[in-house]
Amino acid sequence: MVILYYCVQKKLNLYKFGTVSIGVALVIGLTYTMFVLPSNAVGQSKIVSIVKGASNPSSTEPYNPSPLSVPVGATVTWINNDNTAHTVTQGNPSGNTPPNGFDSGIMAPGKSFTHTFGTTGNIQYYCTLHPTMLGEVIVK
Ligand SMILES: [Cu+2]
Repeated sequence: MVILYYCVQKKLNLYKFGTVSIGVALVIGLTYTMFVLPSNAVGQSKIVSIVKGASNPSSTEPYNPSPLSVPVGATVTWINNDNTAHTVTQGNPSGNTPPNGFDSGIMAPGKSFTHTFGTTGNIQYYCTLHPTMLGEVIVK
């Protein structure tokens, strides 16, 4: 009888322990999702403006801001605020363009293009229509 009681008691304790553990794990998980993840890269987004007169060779920052530093996983959206078409194309005009790099294609005025950066590196990009337009995203 005593042994049986002991067994039932132990099972109840185990059950209780399990419930508490799951509860604690849920709270930790939720806290992590709500506060830690957003403060890191996930969901972080930045905007780069293609400025007015960006194709003018004297334009010092046709893509603004550039260079732009972001954490891995961040999303960058380029908006064409100029009154002429441009592209956002990974690589540089010297032909150093990766085969699977991002490319907005022709962006008419007012159009935007978004890319998410999954790995670290200094990522160069340019405008295929105006090779003086250079930009860089530094992914840390
Ligand atoms: Cu351009």
